[in-house]
Amino acid sequence: MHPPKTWDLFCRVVDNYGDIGVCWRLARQLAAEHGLQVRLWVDDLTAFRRICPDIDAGLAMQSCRGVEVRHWEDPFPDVVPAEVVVEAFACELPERYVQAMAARPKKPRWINLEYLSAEEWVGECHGLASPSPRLPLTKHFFFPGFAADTGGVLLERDLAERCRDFQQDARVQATFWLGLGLTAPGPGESRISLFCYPGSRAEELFTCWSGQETPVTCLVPEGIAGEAIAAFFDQPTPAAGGSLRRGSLEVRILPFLEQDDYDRLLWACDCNFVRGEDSFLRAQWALRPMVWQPYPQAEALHLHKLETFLRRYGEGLPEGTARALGDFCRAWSCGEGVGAAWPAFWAQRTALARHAEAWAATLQSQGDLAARLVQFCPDQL
Ligand code: TRH
Repeated sequence: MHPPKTWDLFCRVVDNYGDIGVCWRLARQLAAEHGLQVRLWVDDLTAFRRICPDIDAGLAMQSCRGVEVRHWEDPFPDVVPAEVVVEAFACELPERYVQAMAARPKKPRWINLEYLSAEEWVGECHGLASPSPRLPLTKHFFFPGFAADTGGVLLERDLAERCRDFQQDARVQATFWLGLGLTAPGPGESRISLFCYPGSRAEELFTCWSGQETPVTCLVPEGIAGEAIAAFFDQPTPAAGGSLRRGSLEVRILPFLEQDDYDRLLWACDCNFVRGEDSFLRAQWALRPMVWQPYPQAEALHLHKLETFLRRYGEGLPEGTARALGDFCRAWSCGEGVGAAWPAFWAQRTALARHAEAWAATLQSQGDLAARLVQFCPDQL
């Protein structure tokens, strides 16, 4: 008997970058911190390459950061399944591979990794087993979450230390900014990163920021908020490296960054607008005020997810601070009243930054998702 060493992770890039973003972090962590042999199957290497430029989108097989990266193509090759198989976000494994799993003398541990959510029911469903009606295989549901009865959240062993070292070292930060073509922030200047979904009311924010007394630099990844930028400045949105100014506001377009550099951007900013799943969590580890925009879903399900998160996250916040945060996050996600809600939110930034530290410390004390996933795979496979 031995703990399972070989892992296959399957990732389908539905749209955006969250699926591959989460899988890539998890794959790297399993290899680096748990010494596992990880194969990551990804159907869209071009999307992968945007967050990890070392990826060669033309290769069927390559090794990157201790992980074997395989292009998930159709027809699927004839391979021996790993001892642990992670199907990310119900991406549906290739039939040929499932048949090969069923034919193994020791059946692989089959795990469906679900999306992160703060909802109550997550704890009840975490770990549930679902036996296949046609094959001798059982799938288990692994739910990331913020409560102790869930699968936890991704957190690399050294992340908190790296973040702290970065935030305490003005020289390292200045070098980081220089790499993005910026000098270190001037006196009184606020730096705000903006990663949002199409249709967000960023122009209302720009109006607030341009009229503030102190300077605001808003950092926007290329391809994000393009319409709002063009509408506010009444000219085409520049390419990466370009910037536009009005009043106290400078909007600067950044290239899409390699994932670790995106983390550093969040650490370096005074406030981060994030979305989806992975940047949402990374902003929590950045210990700065953040505004989350959940992935828009039918029947406004995402707004319910926002409320459940706000309820959890807001525990321990003074009432006024929690209200200002909630009002602004709601306005941002609904696209209504963004400009009106901003001043009260921004007035709470010191309290929010303090709270961000307390929240991260609590999350950290609950253990991390990769370690829980490893524990979830018994020795006797
Ligand atoms: O791209 P997203 O909107 O992904 C979403 C969510 O995961 C959502 O839950 C899912 O249902 C949907 O996709 C299909 O947002 P997210 O989750 O923040 O992922 C973005 C990833 O891109 C994250 O890993 C950070 C990374 N990134 C970079 O590496 N560089 C960058 O410059 C930026 C802006 C992001």
